Amino acid sequence: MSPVILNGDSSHHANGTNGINSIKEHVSLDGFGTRAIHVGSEPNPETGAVIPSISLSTTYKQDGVGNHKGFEYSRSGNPNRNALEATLAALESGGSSAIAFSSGSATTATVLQSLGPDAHIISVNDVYGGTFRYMTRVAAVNQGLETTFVDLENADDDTIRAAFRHNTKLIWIESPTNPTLRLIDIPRIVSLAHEAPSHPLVLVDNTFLSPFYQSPLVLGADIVLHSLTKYVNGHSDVVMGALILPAHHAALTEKLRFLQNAIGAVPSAYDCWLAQRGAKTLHLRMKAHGTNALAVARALQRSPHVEEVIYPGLSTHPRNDLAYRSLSSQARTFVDKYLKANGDDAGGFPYGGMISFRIRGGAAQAEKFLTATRLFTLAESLGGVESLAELPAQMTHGSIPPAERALLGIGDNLVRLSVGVEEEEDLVADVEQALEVAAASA
Ligand code: P1T
Repeated sequence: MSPVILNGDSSHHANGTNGINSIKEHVSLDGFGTRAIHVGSEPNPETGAVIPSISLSTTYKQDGVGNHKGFEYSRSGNPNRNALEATLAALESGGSSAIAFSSGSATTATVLQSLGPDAHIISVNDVYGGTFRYMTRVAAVNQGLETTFVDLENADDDTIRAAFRHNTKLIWIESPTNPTLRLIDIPRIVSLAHEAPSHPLVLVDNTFLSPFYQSPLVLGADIVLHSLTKYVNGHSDVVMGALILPAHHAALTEKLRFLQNAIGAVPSAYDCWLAQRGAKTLHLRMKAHGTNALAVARALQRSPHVEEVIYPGLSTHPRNDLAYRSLSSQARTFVDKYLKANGDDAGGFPYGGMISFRIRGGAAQAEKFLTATRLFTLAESLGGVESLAELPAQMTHGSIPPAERALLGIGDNLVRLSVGVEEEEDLVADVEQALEVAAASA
């Protein structure tokens, strides 16, 4: 196992346990934001540097063959990656180890490769387009993986049970889903998985809510996946992914760590350093994304130019109760305070920064809206401090065949917003003026 070494200092060697002890201590004593700032970022005992240095060396001196300070070659482990992995394991509640990859997609590929040949998986039907593409056009062709896509939000228990096969090894959940923000009841799917004779693992892609709003491992999931490219890094300048696993999955963790090294889709030390820096403000950003998104969602709801607004935090959203039930403990504390301060006037509660809406009209109005915004930049991706907007049917979900897109409700008038952390009133004004421009073009 690669040791957890913080700041490249061997006195923090995991197996020597100084580093691990400090992580355990932080997890038991400190709240989310404190852990984000301190775990993996202890001052360097040699130099006193408060911020970890970036360790660019690809290789490490050995004092005798096999006698080293915990690092041999930086694909197998390097101080910055280990430090970031320690931070992530401390942020995803219920997690004990994290494994970082060079993108969210490389993370997905590694998990699916770990299932071996001729496996079957069940996936929520509305997944990120790239995940769908890997399942259906890469893993299906290269390793005989079969995927049954199921509406895990609405299907009854018997329909889900009927999808299980003798070789079902994994259930793939995104919640909320990308881009229609369907909400999956994670404990329900976990209990169905436990009943199944093939004992499938449950993986939750927690990218959309980040470790701040939802803790799938606490809800019984076996593996959490993040595209760190999004909220965790938060500044749209790093492409990276990670898995987080609980302590009881030590053997699975070892297997995935073996593949991390063997496949070699690893992030650079510099990117790890940036992502760790980004993660230090995750709690602050997620609260601001949430309150801004709620304000924008309410503005969209008020507009005569909008057919439907999808934001699970809105009290009118059909799964608003499930959204509340699925909040992590730190998000519950934040949301309860928010509701107490704002009462019934709140119209809902902050629930991440993603909104999808159907603009009245069709593709022409959607495209007009997307080029009329002043602050929302027309671009793929999400989760950065700056607001983005896109057209899933032609952009992020273009790799899903049109018939399936239609079934999922990913039409030409569906617009997806990643609400950033700019001033709330500026974002609301921008969306309102762009809706007027789009409507005037009809
Ligand atoms: O882009 P990458 O870091 O490889 O992550 C892939 C990925 C995985 N899971 C989810 C839920 C995602 O949204 C993504 C990437 N999504 C976008 C680029 C997007 O704009 O939706």
